[in-house]
Amino acid sequence: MTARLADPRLVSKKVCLLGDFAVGKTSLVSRFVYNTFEERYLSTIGVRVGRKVITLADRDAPIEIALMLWDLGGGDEHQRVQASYLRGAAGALIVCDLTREESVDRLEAYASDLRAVSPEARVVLAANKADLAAERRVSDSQLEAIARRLDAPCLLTSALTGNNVEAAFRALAERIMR
Ligand code: G3D
Ligand code: MG
Repeated sequence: MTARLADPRLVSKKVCLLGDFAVGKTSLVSRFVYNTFEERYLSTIGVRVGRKVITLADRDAPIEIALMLWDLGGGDEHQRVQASYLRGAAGALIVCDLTREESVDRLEAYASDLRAVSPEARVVLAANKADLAAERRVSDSQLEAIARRLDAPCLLTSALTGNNVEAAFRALAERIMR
């Protein structure tokens, strides 16, 4: 019996969700992977890993990439993220909440934690809860300055409406495969 060879065009990449408590990390994963939004949810304890395969256009044939989405639950986010969570990450979606300015101030700390452990990891910023326009406390120029310093694109997302959620994960996958 011969072992079946794995499809050489399917690659698997670890992606970490980073950002302060309640910015919407779990909601973004739920929207992207399951296309649902939980109005009521139970805070997860420990790490959950979601998986979603996306297809990227390439010169000759499309590339399939399985994103393994690591999402840290509970209150662990208050401390610095553990190196074991970040190790082996090809990329991270670093999330802030447009209605909470302090969550934006911490974006760069998450990026430096990540780069200390996985220097090659690619980063995309998601400024989430864009649907709450009346409660927005963060300007475009604040976000642009951080994005420039981190050399990372920043997308305004809403896990509630789904706006830009797929685009954010796709931008990250493209940067990882570039
Ligand atoms: P976390 O995983 O980063 O800790 P969660 O954050 O995904 O658990 O979300 C925290 C709270 O924000 C949840 O509300 C969730 O419904 C809400 N939320 C997440 N994303 C959005 C969004 O894009 N828009 C709006 N309006 N709310 C969002 P509760 O009330 O359950 O705490
Ligand atoms: Mg969560």
